Amino acid sequence: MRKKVTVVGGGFVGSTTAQRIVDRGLADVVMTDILEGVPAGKALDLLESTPIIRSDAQTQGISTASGTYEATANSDIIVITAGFPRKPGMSRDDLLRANYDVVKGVVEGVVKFSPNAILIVVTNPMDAMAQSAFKVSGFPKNRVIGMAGVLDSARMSTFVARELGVSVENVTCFVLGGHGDDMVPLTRYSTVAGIPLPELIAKDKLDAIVERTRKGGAEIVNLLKTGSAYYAPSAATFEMVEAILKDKKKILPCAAYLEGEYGITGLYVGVPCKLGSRGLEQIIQIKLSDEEQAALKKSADAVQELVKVIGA
Ligand code: 2OP
Repeated sequence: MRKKVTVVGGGFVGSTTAQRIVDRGLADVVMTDILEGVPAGKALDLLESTPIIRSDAQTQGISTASGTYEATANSDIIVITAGFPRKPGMSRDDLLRANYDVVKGVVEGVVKFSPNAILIVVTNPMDAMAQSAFKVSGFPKNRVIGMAGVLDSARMSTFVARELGVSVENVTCFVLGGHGDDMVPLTRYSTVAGIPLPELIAKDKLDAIVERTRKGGAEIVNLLKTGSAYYAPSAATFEMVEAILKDKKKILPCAAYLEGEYGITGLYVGVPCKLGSRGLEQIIQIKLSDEEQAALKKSADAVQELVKVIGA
């Protein structure tokens, strides 16, 4: 049977995610947005590209202004990108309350029609929004996952590849923690052709890469002025969707609900996860140094603050 993915939110992250899925023929895609016409227009435009790119994926766009998510019924995966974007000078956390209302409404709308779907939450502040989606949906934790670690790790890998003048294919970086300024780029567990980064890059340069990774989202916001990143975020979301639909058992850094792992309980935080057809199939626990553990705790504390505010 053909797979079905709903992408909620027809902005740049949502529409480029839909495009990546259709381009690879991975699944049929339903695009939804609160705006009238926009999702239908983008979905039709995308569909009309399929004879050229030779994809049999079907697309449909619906406006949820009238409140119905019926066309999304029986989705295998629902990607939630809906929400207000970051503006220059605005932190991810400023978005908290406004986007909580958006995510709550979306989750209530979609779960009725797709009670067995896997939710991938992209809306910022992502960790708190994933926690909200988990609570509002009542889904088990393996079916509510947040996207950011793949994005943050890709940014770090980009900077490492450029610093060393090597192929990005050689680089595997790992960023844990919340998707905020306290995220935890793990240099010891990040490698180039299997060689840990501290063996290859001087400390001051490595520190600069860590810092640039932490500020990676803001760097793009400051350049774009009117929106936030979407090419890398949609590529990261696509990698998660593909890992699940193809049951790849792929280990990726994702936000997952922790119940004691890494000493954290009752909170969404970025950790290494195995993704397969059941969604989050395993949280991989790795040994952290005292310093890394303290950094992860600081990052988790920042997420906890947000979660407290919205009572999720
Ligand atoms: C990013 O990191 C906006 O959180 C988004 O690009």
